[in-house]
Amino acid sequence: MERSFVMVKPDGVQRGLVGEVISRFENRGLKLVGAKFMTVPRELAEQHYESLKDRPFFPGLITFITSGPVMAMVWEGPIAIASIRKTMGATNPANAEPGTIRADLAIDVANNIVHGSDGPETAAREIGLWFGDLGASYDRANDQWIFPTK
Ligand code: IDP
Ligand code: MG
Repeated sequence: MERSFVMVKPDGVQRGLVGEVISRFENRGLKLVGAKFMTVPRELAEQHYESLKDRPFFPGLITFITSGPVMAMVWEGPIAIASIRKTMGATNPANAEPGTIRADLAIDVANNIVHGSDGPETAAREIGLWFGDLGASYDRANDQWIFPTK
């Protein structure tokens, strides 16, 4: 099992797409194991996007992420990190495959609705940064139908 950090960004919250994003992950069978609706302090935003600090769009990205509340979440499942990235689609919605969140719901490279961890190390780092120690998972009655081999 893997866990991934996912965030509905301020544009998704403002546009009323929190439920839509959650539905897409729920419908895939992923399990919600943490959630927090919050306005992001600047320091947390800068830490979260630390690897992008030298990019020209970094100041705008920090302004955007701190501009309104976000829905921060942790989702669990087999191959959760890659599965979530696939469901999100490419960073630039113009390059995202139809059927992905970003292709279906967004049109701008900055305001692209959703964040998802890009690898196991990033996921561990981001979950720790946003949630600390989340603790154990829980069983769902239909887990055996969704991931019988896990
Ligand atoms: P990702 O969100 O698909 O992992 P990253 O390259 O990690 O993409 O970039 C983080 C976020 O920074 C993007 O989701 C997007 O909001 C923003 N971003 C990325 N590239 C650009 C750009 O060229 N212009 C403006 N914003 C960008
Ligand atoms: Mg990224």
